[in-house]
Amino acid sequence: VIVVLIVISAVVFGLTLKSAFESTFLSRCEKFDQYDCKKVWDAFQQAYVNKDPCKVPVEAYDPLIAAAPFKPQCNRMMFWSKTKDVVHGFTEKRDCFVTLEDTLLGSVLDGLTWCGKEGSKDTNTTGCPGWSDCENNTVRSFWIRASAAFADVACGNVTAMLNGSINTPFNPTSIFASVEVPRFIASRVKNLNVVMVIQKNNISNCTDPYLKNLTQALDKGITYSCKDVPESQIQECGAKPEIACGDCW
Ligand code: N1C
Repeated sequence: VIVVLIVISAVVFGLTLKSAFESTFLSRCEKFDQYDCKKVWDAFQQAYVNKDPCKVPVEAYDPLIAAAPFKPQCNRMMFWSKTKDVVHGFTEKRDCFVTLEDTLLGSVLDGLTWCGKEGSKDTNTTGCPGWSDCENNTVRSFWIRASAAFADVACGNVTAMLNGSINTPFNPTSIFASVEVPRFIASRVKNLNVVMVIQKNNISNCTDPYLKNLTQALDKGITYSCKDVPESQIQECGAKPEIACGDCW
């Protein structure tokens, strides 16, 4: 009897056992109210399960975006390129801006790697193609789709943090330049405020000729401003809640 019970419970346990990936997904998701996380998980999985991980087009994530749509948060939306750590170091401490990683989908999948395999219903977390290994890879297509949806709802005054320590703070191959900026439309977005993050040995700033490509790519009617801000100033504002969001830089 005991053996039978052990076998039965092992089978039941095995059937309900979630992978570590699914557990992470669901526990991160459950921090957000108003969403049916099981539904979001199913919509997510259908994008890549049983597919060649290099053949997942951006549109494969359309049902996922529909299951967890982005809400516009006018005047508070923050975009970034090559400044992830500074941006999130700041947004973690202060409630001034909303980044994609503060939304359900962005926070659930931030830092994760996943892909499927033809003929399998599993989600793998190892052996998946890297960011540039093939164009339509599982992870990259997700970030392109999610970034597009996030940029589609941008409104009011939009902020972007760019990196003054690299040669091309506005790189045409980045998601920011290729996916997000082209989606800012003048009927929704009033102004794009670039915060150029300046470190000790910066090589770029707001006068960088590359930024001409940014102003030219902006929909006519959206105004543009740029401010060089030392990284230490951003960190200080993160550490001092008594400084008003509008006075950080
Ligand atoms: O290519 P990027 O920068 O310009 O993309 C950043 C841009 C941000 O404004 C976000 O809204 O695109 C969005 N985004 C993310 O939110 C995000 N979180 C994590 C894009 N990519 C994101 N990642 C991972 O960072 C992604 O897996 C890839 O490896 C990087 C791209 O960031 P980047 O090159 O610094």
